[in-house]
Amino acid sequence: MKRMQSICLVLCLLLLSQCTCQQTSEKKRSTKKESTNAAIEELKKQIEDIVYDLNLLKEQQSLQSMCLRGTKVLGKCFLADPVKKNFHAASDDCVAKGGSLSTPVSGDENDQLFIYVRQSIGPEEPIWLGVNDMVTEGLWLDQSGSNLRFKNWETEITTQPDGGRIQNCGVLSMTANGKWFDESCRAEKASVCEFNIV
Ligand SMILES: [Ca+2]
Repeated sequence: MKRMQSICLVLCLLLLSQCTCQQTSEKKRSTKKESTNAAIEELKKQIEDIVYDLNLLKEQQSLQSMCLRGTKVLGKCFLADPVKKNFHAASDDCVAKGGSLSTPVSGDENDQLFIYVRQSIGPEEPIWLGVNDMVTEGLWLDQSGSNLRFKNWETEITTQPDGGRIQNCGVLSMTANGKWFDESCRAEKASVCEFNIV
């Protein structure tokens, strides 16, 4: 009887040890799985970061090529498009390139835009500006819908803007030395896109 008890005890101990052993290896396996998952997550994050940086570089490169093809002024680049089109088409084309219709915010910038248009498009062709009073007659806004920081309406010979509800888009006149006129948005004009340099 005593022998039976001893055998049982040995068997029990053996079973118990096997059980503990299995638990430990499972624990090890699950710890290993967790660390593999963490490594995969880390790699995923690194790939996302690289893709983000790559897109940023692509954007900078395209901006650089716009600036090289056009001209650089303080804080932005101008790129001329001599193809005549209506205001909305010109605006859409600038947005598609990652910019917006040129909108000078100072007399100095207006002068630089005037000089650039004279060199790139010609001394007579007016260009669309990114300004309009489509929403509220007489309230001129820029392409982001903000109030204009700078205006350069021609007021010496005529009293611009004078087109009322028929003319809701602004142009920069070359023959009037860079002064602004209102114009029908459906008219077809050359244009200049501007790209902000960050
Ligand atoms: Ca108007």
